[in-house]
Amino acid sequence: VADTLEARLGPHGVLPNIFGIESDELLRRTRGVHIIACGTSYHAGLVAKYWIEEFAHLPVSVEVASEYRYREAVVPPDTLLVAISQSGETADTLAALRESTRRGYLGTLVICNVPESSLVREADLKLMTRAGPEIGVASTKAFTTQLAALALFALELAQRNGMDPARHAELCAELQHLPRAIEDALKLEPAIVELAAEFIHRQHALFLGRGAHYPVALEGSLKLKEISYIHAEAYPAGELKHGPLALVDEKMPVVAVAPNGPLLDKLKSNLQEVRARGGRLIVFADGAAGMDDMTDHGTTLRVASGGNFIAPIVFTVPLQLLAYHVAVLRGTDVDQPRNLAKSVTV
Ligand code: F1P
Repeated sequence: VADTLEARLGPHGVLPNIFGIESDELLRRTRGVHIIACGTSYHAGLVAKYWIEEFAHLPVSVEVASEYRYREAVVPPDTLLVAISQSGETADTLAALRESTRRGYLGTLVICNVPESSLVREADLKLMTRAGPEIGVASTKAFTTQLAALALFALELAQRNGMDPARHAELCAELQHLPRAIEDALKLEPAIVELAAEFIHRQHALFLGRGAHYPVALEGSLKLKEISYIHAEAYPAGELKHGPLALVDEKMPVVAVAPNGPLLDKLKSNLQEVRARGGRLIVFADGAAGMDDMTDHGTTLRVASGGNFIAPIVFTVPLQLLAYHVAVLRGTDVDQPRNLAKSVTV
């Protein structure tokens, strides 16, 4: 993450032209963003929607490339197509990018980890993540670096669309603190190892989040299914009462992503519903979130988020660690999960 941010974030904000001189005209004309990606990269796109809409006030839609490539989408004028991919070779994402000219996009931007990949060669603008080689099939550092790159992109668009310079500087400072916040989150590992023991004989788990933390919950549940083969689902916590609450009993672990923020009280009342039904709550909360009363038959782990903006990236780390340690305890192959390929090129 530090490498991905480095050289693009100065003491006074996102440096001009992080995409190169040729990007200026494209980004100046951008009035909307459409994001396409698959799997983990799709979850990164969902987080970016919250950031871009809040900071730059541009409309953002996010779609899995495997669906998007087969439908006739209506593209509003001056929309930028953003493709996110660790490998840069995912067949559906590449096919969707290749359709972009026919569909009338303003241009294309790819966020990718492999400079020589097809997506990077074919996109107009490129923002490279610097995650290094991803050895395991399940994306982990690719995800956090994609989010770091998307955070830079959101700040760049915000700057161009009238964000107050003082607010912009505040957000840049928060982003600069991110590598340290991640190091702190990694220190939770011993506590997460203990927590993981509870999952060894579980068949199912629910993940809950609100706002930009709903996609983080999605990613946490995907990691758990991919590498430990436990059936896991993620929901925006407000949707609990529209169906998934029927699944909750004392055998169902419910993992909640609960940083401070405007939606925390709403989330707390959603978690009360789980508690009332005997569900086992595992809450990742900010220091001062006042979640202790919630976990009389569960666990609260404190994560120092470093601020609302970077919190989705920081809160991802304990969820990745949880999936990893559950998989290790269950004896599955963490790097080569069954039935999955690193790069889906067909
Ligand atoms: C997309 C993806 C990964 C996942 C797995 C299969 O790849 O769904 O997120 O971990 O490796 O492919 P990419 O387009 O980000 O390379």
